[in-house]
Amino acid sequence: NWEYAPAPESRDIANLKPAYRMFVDGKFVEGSGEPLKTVNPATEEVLAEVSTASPADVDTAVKAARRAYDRVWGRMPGAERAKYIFRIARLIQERARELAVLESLDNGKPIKESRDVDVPTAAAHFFYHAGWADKLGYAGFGPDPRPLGVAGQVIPWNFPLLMAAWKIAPALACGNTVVLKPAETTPLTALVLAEICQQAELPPGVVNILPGAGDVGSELVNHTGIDKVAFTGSTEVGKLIQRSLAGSGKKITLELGGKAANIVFDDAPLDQAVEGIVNGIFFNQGHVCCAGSRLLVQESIADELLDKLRYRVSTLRVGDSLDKNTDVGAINSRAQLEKIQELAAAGDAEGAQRWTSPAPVPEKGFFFAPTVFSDVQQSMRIAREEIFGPVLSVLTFRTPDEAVAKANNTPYGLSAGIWTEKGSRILWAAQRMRAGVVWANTFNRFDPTAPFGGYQESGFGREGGRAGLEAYLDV
Ligand code: TXE
Repeated sequence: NWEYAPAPESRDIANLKPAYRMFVDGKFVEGSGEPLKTVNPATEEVLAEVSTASPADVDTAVKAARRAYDRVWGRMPGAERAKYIFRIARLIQERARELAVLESLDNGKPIKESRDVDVPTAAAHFFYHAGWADKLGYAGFGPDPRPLGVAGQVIPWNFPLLMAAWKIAPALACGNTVVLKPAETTPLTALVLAEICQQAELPPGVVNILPGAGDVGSELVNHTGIDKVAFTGSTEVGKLIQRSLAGSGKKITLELGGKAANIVFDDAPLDQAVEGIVNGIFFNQGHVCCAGSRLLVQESIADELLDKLRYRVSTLRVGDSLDKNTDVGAINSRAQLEKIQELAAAGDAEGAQRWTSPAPVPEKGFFFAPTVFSDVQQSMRIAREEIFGPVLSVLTFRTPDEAVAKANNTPYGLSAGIWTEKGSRILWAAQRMRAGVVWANTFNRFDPTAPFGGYQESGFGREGGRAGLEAYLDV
């Protein structure tokens, strides 16, 4: 039943409303901030008006979360909390089609990705963490691990529902309550998740969702009623938050940018590697913190690999996010499109060779054709800065040592990929790479059982797995 749906019908499937309100203390209420308009980046049409929070609203939400923590959620036995979290997981599954269409409308990502990755992985995070809620005492954290209190969480626009799930599920499993701010360009699915919390009869105040821009995020993380801050977003804002919270005693986790190396050795299965490279950088238009944005290819196979890669990239279909045949959707916002254009122009200016996919790109909407830069040097901006778009920078290397040195030549450290038939080389390189995850002969695999997070300027703390629980517990 996943036929391409024309716009009016898709609005029905997504249950799109003309206006959305914020969610505080179990109720949808009008915020007293300036309302924002969220647009479909594939068409530039306004989808809905969304009310936003003022500083007073942030205070009200934090107090509601505190009451819910003190009176109900922080005292509830884990087995009881689990029932609510399981219910949320099942409701996400029940409303999967609505959530997937809404996510693609608001974010611009291809429907096949929101259908097959974002929504099921969001449900999986709630299922996984529900299972932990009654087992925290046996998880090696000591006999009596305690929740921290109220978590203030700020998330970005690249995986709006999935990032909300990554943040909310572990917080609830550990007995914390939550005030979450979605990104200003993608507030809708987080507000449907709020409806799901209501449907699951989650006690009022346990989850609060406050749409708004960075000022609301800043107000939230700096509020003295918050015990724990979890942020996913730009390295720039992550640094700001870390500075402003110095000495506050709040526990912080930051998941920031990346510039991942995807290394292809001369013995790699090339066709498989090409699929992994394409998935690594063009999945979700490259709006992925762990995107494989630097391809490091062994010199002896570089020409052959690049030929195969360009051919494969030229077959990617760019276009309407709701067309189930679309491989690369819309860039999330005009501002992000301009950032990508600016960095690509810097690549030209610094002497890299630009190749653009000949596939047609819609004229209306925010689109950027899949692009591959070759002859890239480490000093170039396109080799150093996070582009966060469908742009791949290709560098070459001769020896395994050189590959690892180039991979590590970045202030980031979120992820990396290795393509080789040699198991010993995988282990050798993985041990030497400063990256939170190293994928071997695959890329962009996400699973709630595996901890995810960075080194260096990619941030600190882990989300997922047993390690992810530590961020929400006092042990
Ligand atoms: O990020 P911001 P932007 C990178 C990526 C992208 C660049 C800029 O390179 O091109 O950042 O994106 C909220 N206090 N990533 O400008 O501003 C904001 O409202 C508290 C990588 O969108 O960091 C939103 O909810 N919160 C990244 C969230 O922070 C603040 C994902 C992220 O927005 C705030 C996104 C403040 N002072 C961008 N200012 C990843 N790690 O995946 C803004 N926000």
